[in-house]
Amino acid sequence: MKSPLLKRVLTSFSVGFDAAPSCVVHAPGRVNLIGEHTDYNDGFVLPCAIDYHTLVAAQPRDDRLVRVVAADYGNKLDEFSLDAPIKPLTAGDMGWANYVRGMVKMLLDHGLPLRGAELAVAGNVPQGAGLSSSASLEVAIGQAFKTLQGFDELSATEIALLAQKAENRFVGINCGIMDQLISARGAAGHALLIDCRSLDAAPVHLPDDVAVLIVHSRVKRGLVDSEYNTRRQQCEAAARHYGVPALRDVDEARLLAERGSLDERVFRRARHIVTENQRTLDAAEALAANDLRRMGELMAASHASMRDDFEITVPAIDQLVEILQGVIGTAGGARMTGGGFGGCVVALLPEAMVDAARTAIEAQYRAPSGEAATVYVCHPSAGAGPI
Ligand code: GAF
Repeated sequence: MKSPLLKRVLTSFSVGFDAAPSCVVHAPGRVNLIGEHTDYNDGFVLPCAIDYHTLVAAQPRDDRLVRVVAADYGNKLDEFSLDAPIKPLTAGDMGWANYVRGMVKMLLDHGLPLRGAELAVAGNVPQGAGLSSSASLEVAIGQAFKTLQGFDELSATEIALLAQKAENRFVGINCGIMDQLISARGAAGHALLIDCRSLDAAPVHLPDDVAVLIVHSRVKRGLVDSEYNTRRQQCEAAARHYGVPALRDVDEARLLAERGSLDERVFRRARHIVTENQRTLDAAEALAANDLRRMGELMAASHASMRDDFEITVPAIDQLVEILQGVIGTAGGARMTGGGFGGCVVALLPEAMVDAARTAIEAQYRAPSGEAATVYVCHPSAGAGPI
């Protein structure tokens, strides 16, 4: 990889440490094709890793210090010792450092004999867009220590689980496993059908002439943290009502038959999860069979369910989806992707339609702020590893 991003991380390393690194690793962001909010219900998701990455350049130190420079934040430096309790910094312009600190703490707590290190970080995953820039940073830090110290026994799944722990316990975001797992285990040219209970992941090949389009609405994902936690609580309440460990264990027949006096809103939250799990399994089959028409129907149903039952879309996102669906027709599909309340829409469409989609968005869409949407054409990519 000889990219501007690689150049940037190497320059940052040399500015920070006046040396060349002994290794450079990458971890990708992700886009979820279908299966939204199902991960923390032990259900199914179908994301792919994208060709936007976080890179970490690293070299070991002889002492117990970790020093990190962030290329994307004016080469700001964070420094902490492996021998003192690792604590979060109060956000400000050092918010990025908490993902690094959190991941290092989880690696240590996992019992790995970490040495001090010098690290430079640079990324091109759009931030605040819901494309998992933070998960890719956590996974890249795990991968950097694995590569630097030869922790061959540390599997990609373990890195993902530690990254999720860092996010949950250190950064304080109660996310599921999807983002970290796809960043660690993504497969080039494929989406992964992930069973979020067993963590089995089956690659699903994407048809060669199909483009993965991500459209950033430029709507800031304002409510995402508080509303995300509310949705989790509602799903947990529904699982308690049905007497199961997670909504993964309820099918559509049981959802209706045992509804009883379940609160109407909580019932709709549960209906989204139960139907979304089935749609995700069906989507993996449709994609594997190159059935883009069926995939498009499932994406449309997923979007409607997120809008009407789970209530995590916003009008600008609904509008973007409608514009894309108008261009794509039955040749593919479009839906909101990620946690919700702004962020991005994903579309699968024949490559030959990409220009028409761009033109329609440019002509018909503006965010409430007046900004135009940003369009990214992505390629399903491999998970984290050395460069
Ligand atoms: C966010 C979370 F981090 C994921 O775990 C997942 O729940 C997603 O929202 C919704 O599908 O990206």
